[in-house]
Amino acid sequence: MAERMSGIQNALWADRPAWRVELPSGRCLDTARRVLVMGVLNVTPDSFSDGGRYFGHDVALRRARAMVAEGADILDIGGESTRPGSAGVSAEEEKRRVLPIIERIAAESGVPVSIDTQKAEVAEAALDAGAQIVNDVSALRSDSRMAALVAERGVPVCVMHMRGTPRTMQKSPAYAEVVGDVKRWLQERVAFALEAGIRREAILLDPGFGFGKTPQHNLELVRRLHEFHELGCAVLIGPSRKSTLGVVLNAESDARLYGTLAAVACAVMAGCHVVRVHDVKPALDVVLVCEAVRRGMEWSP
Ligand code: HH2
Repeated sequence: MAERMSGIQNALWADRPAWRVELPSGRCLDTARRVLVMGVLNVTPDSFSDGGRYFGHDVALRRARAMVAEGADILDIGGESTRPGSAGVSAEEEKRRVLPIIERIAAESGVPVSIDTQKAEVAEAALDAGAQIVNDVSALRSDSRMAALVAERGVPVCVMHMRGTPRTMQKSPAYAEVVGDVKRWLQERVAFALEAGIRREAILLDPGFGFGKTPQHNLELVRRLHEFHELGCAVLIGPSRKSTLGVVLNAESDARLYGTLAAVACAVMAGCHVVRVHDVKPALDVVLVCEAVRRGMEWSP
């Protein structure tokens, strides 16, 4: 028990290795002072928690501006849902949904935009429209042109673990040991990315909360997030409003804010670099307080 407690203690107060990467705009993503907050904008009719809410261009742009005003460090904009069971849309449709928003928000705000897509054609058009980061939940596997595109443009890329595809991933997820298995899988993807010419500091690793995992798997990944530091890259996690929180809380997706914030606090204390959330301002408050506690006597306003 004592050993387990000290393990938990370590996990909750894990150091966060320095991470800094320059974007095409010259601006940097830098976690020296605090964890960065990535705000989620799904321009889709069917996303699991906000599907349909921001499906028109005007309403999506308003939402993007609101997240900028709330202090988002990154905006993650996607036009295809990856919720369990989802089928996917064409590149044409994805571009039609996201490009006008990316163009406008990139032109009017300095907040870097990340394009959440598995398709190189969509990523390329988004980068041309002003996006500066690629978030590929397939970890550069879905589209054979994605790794070369990211390397050529020199942009940061989020490489996420998923078991199977969104259509199949929740069918009896099983691991020998979830943290070790996900880590080994991500290590292979890092090797693949490096081989393709992507710089190590441009890689963000994501254990894929909710992607082919039981609630216990997801909870264990957050609890031991610091173990992913061994892979030598920044770590991102996206627990926001996900069904594991619904199971813990017995709550629908619109009643998972406080649960999301608890997961964000745990992830910050476990050493993550970026949190991906729908509710920017509350998450930023959590990050600021966690960082202040982490510094303790060394904290200053
Ligand atoms: N989760 C979702 C989508 N993209 N990207 C990363 N890197 N990490 C995540 O955990 C992640 C992600 C699913 O959440 P959401 O975007 O809210 O829903 P949907 O995929 O249904 O649009």
